[in-house]
Amino acid sequence: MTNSNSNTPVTYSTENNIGIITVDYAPVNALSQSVRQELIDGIEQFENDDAVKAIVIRCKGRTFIAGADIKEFGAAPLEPHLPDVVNRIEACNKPVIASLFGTTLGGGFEVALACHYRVAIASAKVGLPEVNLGLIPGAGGTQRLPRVVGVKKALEMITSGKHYSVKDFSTSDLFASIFDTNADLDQATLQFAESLVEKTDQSLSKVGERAIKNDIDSWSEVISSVKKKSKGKEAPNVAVSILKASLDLDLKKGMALEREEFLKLKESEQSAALRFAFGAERLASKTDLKAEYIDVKSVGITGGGTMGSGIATAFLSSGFKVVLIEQNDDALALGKNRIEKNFAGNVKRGRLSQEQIDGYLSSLTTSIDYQSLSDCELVIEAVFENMDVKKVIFKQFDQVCKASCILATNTSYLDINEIASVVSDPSRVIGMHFFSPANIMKLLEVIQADKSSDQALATAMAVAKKLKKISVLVGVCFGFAGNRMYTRYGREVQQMLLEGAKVAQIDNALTSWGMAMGQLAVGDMSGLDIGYHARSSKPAPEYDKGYFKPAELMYKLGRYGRKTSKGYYQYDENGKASNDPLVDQLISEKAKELGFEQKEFDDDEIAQRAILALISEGLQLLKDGIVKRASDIDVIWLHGYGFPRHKGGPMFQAKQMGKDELESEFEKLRKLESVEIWPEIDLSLIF
Ligand code: 3H9
Repeated sequence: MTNSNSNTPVTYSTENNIGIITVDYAPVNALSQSVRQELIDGIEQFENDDAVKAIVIRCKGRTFIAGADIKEFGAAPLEPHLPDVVNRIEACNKPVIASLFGTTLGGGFEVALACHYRVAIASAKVGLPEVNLGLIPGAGGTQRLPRVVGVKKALEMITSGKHYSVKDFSTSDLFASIFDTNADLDQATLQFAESLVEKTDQSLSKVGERAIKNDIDSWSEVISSVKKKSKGKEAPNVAVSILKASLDLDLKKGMALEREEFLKLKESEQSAALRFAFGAERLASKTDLKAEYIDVKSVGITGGGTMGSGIATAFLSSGFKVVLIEQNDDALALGKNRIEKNFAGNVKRGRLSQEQIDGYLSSLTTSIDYQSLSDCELVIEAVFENMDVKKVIFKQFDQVCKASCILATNTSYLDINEIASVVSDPSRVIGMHFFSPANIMKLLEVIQADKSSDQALATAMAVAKKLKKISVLVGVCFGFAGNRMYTRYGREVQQMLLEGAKVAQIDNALTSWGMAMGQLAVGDMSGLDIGYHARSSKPAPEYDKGYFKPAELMYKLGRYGRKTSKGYYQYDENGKASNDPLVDQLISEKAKELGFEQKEFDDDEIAQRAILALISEGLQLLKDGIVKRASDIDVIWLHGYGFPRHKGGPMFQAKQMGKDELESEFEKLRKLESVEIWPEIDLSLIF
């Protein structure tokens, strides 16, 4: 038996007395309307075919079904709805077997849970990641999973959204069989199906008919722990309340409740923001670069400080060979030590074994001789922010690196065109701006200088993918995209301090809004001396009389932040921060001296003004062509600056506000401050 149209994403075939439903819908076999319909059709046709004794659902490509089709979420739901599909599968009167490989996620896992048996290859992963999209499982996941693995494990999976190895479930009956990684999954699944047919006892194991395994001791503890971990996200909390309520409900009523809440969440702002973020991250890597990338195997890194050693750790743990260059043996030893420490943290957390780390470290060469870079396909300069020093290093690169080697700088602010001017072929010079700690932070700004070649840029983007980083292509300006916006954001915070807002009030307002940290606490952490020196390479704007004056005050008092135990806050010997009333007093005196009127702020106003400053600078970046897409700005802020993912990013926020409201808020701020600080800008750039 086959389907009438061979172009459909689902095909049917038989082997001996087994009916096979094959989903082949690239890239991840998502459950589009046609896949849903054809799954039902396949089940019904095989059910009516007397020759078929058991049915296998399997997939082609890289994975078993990875979920509902996210692209369909923007529109009204189309029939058949997924809950009806899974219920139809479970109701089938012949055994249905799901054959899992890759990442079986969300709706895909719900399909598998509705099948009477699940078999999997040992490398397969499963998960219910709906919370990452601001949703809960909407096709029985909250109902069937706790009937198999218990409420505790189900809640952990649903509220974390994490992927789990199928091997984690070897002691439960979630999987009827887990095949060796090298096995032929299709063959092994068919053999499993045939063994079922041969059995005399043909009773079907329907998860939906089981009772929920309630293994929760204290719901109040669960509720408060999930609330704490979800940091303002609604969906994990909704999941908890559904599971709790479902204890007294049968499958039908439980699924009705789940569906109702799923549909509500689908319409929420948080889900819109999280779905937007998912798409924006994938879009960021798409560029119109017209060149093939170079296959980089060996990377040179100059500078073994915090940044350089973090970058080296990232490359080593992704299988690259690394040559670390320092000025002398002592500095080299320190650099190597930092790399080892970075790895040691992973052993402690059980993420890597010592054996794996030894393997990575065996790919590290250290040297004080630039000649050791001669075989590298990519070299990255990661020394401190000084143009002259960077130029000397690039001249050395020019002499020793092979002609095809890409020369990158990790500068955060400096002009890459000027750096490129000292080498004979500036087309191979680019920026690769990592974020600290570089072995952990996912963001990489790939910076296109005036003469950077497409090949050099495409190579950096490809390298980022291998490093499992999210790369965004941006142009050259002071601070590039992220730090230029961060400077504008910081400037607005400084202005509000001068207008009367207090240090702790500002940080609390920003973290309550959702930012991972307060802007002033971040300054203390990264060092107020660093910010001061970075700004001093550029004159303060004349029209901005308060430009970073509180920060300058802290610097001049030697209050550099955590490293001096004093900054905007004071720190005890354990690093615990507390408010220092002296700081608010000094800032207020400075403000009066500069002629700032003092006023009371409320938290909403603080957060709103800081976010509007980000939006204003983001618009300038788009206008100047430093960034091509507004969504790229959001990706930078989500992954480099602790912007709350469930708020999408600053430019997403701008769109949520709408053109008229945005224009009217900007106009108010122009009146309050000045048109230079809040420039008139064409909002059609994003609307
Ligand atoms: C759900 O299931 C709700 C149900 O409970 C209830 C419903 C009623 N749909 O990430 P990649 C695309 S909610 C459509 O680069 P990887 C993606 O956009 C869903 N498209 O690959 C990209 O397209 P492009 C629950 C999807 O190998 C391409 O596939 N499921 C979907 O690094 C490759 O993606 C999830 O949340 C989708 N569901 O990672 C799973 N998923 O090439 C979300 C991916 O045009 N997906 N695409 O840029 C993932 O976590 C990863 O994509 C996955 C593969 C691990 C599957």
